[in-house]
Amino acid sequence: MASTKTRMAFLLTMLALLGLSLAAVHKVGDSSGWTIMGDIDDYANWASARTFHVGDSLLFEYNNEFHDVVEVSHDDFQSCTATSAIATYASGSDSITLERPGHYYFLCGVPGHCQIGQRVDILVQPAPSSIAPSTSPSPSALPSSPPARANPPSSESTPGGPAQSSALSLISFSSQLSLALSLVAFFVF
Ligand SMILES: [Cu+2]
Repeated sequence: MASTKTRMAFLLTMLALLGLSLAAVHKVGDSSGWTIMGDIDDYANWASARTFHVGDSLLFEYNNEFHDVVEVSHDDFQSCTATSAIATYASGSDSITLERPGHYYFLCGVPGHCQIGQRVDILVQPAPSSIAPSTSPSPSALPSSPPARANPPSSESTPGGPAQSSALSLISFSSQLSLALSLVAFFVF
């Protein structure tokens, strides 16, 4: 039978998978992608219309004959300076995971493009799924409930005994899972 530890490990794995699946991919510029758009504020408007969390990723899609993606400091962002890059991407389809809260600054390093608006300031919020610690002390996970019922030792001989207890553990597991899911739902939605 699965031990409490195994069940908890499974539950935490499920939570981690749920957390991963909830991490968003933000395609920069949406259908326009990463390009020279008409309005100099387009990427600022795009970024301000959404929330970025640690664990989310940005997807820059562009024609890499004409553009690239350069991560820069705040000062270099302000002055459109691409010469002291923190990181440079040039594949034309670059996925960048946001690994820390705070600002990420990106611009196109092709001369003139940043100045006419091809830059974006991404403000990353802490990860929303900081709920893992609160799920661990669930009393139903403890194996103490079957002995508390003071079963006679004859339960060994009845085939219903072990089946019943595994059914109980299944129930407690599914209630754990639904508790976890409702916690996830509470924190995410
Ligand atoms: Cu460009």
